[in-house]
Amino acid sequence: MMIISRIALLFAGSLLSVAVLAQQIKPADAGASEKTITLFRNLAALAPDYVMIGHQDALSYGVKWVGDKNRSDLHDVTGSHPAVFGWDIGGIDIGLDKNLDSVPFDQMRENMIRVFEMGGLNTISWHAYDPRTGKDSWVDTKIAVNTVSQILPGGARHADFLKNLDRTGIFLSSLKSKEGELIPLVFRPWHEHSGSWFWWGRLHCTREEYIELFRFTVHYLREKHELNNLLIAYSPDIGFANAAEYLERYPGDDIVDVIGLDDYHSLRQNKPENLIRNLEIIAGIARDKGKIAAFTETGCTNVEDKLYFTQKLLPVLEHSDLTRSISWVLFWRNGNKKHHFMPYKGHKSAADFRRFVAHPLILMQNNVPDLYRTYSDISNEISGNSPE
Ligand code: BMA
Repeated sequence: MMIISRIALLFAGSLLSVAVLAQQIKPADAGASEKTITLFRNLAALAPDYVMIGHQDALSYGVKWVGDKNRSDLHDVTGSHPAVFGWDIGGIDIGLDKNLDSVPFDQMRENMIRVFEMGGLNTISWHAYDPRTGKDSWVDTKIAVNTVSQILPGGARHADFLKNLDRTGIFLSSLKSKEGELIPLVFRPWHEHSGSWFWWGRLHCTREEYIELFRFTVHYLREKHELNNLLIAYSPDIGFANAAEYLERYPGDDIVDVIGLDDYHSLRQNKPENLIRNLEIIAGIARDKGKIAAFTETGCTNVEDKLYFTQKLLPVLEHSDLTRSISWVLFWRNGNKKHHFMPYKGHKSAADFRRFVAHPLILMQNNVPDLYRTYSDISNEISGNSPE
């Protein structure tokens, strides 16, 4: 009896501390809007017990369809949209009407506002064009390019960078609710910088230049474009073995909210232990810094393993308190039959994905309450997570 009540007390104590902690946690931006603060706190409160599922371009297209209203491949498969919606604004910076994967920016804006109205989470990546060459983000991984040093303040191409950043800022500041308020979102610039495939990657700039690029970008958007709705994600690729290595080019606690990871490799190579280690590193950093950890990009091309979700990914996510505290997993886009990362209707991994989302750790859009409202305990608001 005595022992039981002690355990109950301890348990209640730890639940309480999670809830209290989540209510005190603050975004990096001291001027963040109320709704942005609320979103951040809700994400922090959900993180210890739930992992939300995200999908890139979910509402824009899927395998064999484009632009249908209120459709996503995951909705076709499970009856629910994902809880997290990834978008990419590569191309807005050079004034295109459609992003690099042909998603019209006007439609993207409309869908992002719908996601906000549904209470879901939007996260934006940016495959930025090179302001020096005018080409896309990708460069030769073996030949250093010196764009970053030239676009920083004082550099010969700084003005060109500002033009691109202004176009980006103008798009971001058009993401407003019906009430005219900027919708809170996660912005994830300069991703995968630990590799060298993008012009801002490891080979192409120094640590100091990268950090300055990141800090300058965020300050410019916050100040010049008055964006008070951004939670900022830092998301290296694999290649770190401990927290110090992960943090090598970290732009600072006053800039970053989301401790992210892009890892396509570990599960592809059948090395779940590497993914567990990477997720535990980012979750540990997030816990120590009062941030959120997220698995910001992943997927196995075409989901060839039809038990990938329940047999490969779920055991990793369930592995420890740290892995369970990952806020969301974002899978990459369903471009076509030869390039997709999520099941679509009739896909061989669809049944496995339905079993996966029925697990109590996993949340889709139909399980998650409105993330922009305040709750005394958001965990009480989770609805049964078996798909409709
Ligand atoms: C890559 C591929 C490309 C795409 C790019 C940006 O991983 O999906 O087809 O253009 O991401 O979204």
